[in-house]
Amino acid sequence: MSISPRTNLAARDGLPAAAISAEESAFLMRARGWVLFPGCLPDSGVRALGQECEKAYEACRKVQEKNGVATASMEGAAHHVVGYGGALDRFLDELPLQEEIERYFDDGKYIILTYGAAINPPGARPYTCKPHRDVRAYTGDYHLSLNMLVMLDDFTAENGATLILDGSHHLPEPPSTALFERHARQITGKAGDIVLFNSLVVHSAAPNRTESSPRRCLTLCFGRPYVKPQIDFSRYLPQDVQDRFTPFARQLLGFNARVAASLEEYYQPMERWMFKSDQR
Ligand SMILES: O=C(O)CCC(=O)C(=O)O
Repeated sequence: MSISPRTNLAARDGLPAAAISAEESAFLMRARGWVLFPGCLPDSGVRALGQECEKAYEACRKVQEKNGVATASMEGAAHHVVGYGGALDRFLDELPLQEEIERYFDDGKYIILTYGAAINPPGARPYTCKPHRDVRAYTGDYHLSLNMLVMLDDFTAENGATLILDGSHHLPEPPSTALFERHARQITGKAGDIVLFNSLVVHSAAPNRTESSPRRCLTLCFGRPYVKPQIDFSRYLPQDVQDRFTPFARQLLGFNARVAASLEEYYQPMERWMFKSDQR
């Protein structure tokens, strides 16, 4: 029996998270560049995140419109969805799959480079529909960045589940779009499933062909603490909002990997360094 390149093997690969051993996830991550972890979030959490994503998108869209960048390719895309005080913030406090992520970074520290939401509305062609990588530098087996995609609706072929090209992280140059279209497969799954993938793996959103159902997900990139995030969370978030996060989330938001802005900030005893000595 021949298997079409777009056949979703993810559903078959989809073992309950607890049943995916460290050995197996490390193997899959190395060989094909991604792993699906089913059932990571309860329904109530998925619902709360979905609702808050819509609100975050409205806030982003207003700024996009004001600044003349509310193009069709930006439709359904929300960026830096943190600081709203609800489920999206708590998601960072209680980040799933922490051990997996830590292992990916050789048991070292990591921060968030991006925290966004993709709503992928019916009929839209967001910029993420173009096959791409989420890190520009090719560093081979040394990992600079890891993507996390959190499904907030069931991901189906019809509503534009993410396309991914197995093993493409092994290539220094990304393959052609034609090759991607021929061999990429679609990662279908259930709301609450999470996919981790090497940011060098070529992937894209797919068009949502439903009548009226958005296909929402959270999209995060984690990176080594010395890699620049897309936004400076320590300047973006007001102090009272920053203070509400757990120490773990504060690490994620890069508060331990800041850059001094004055000699006063720079010349400090070690315990007050802006870029802490354990951030490597
Ligand atoms: O929305 C998707 O399916 C993919 C999102 C994506 O390409 C990205 O976050 O880089």
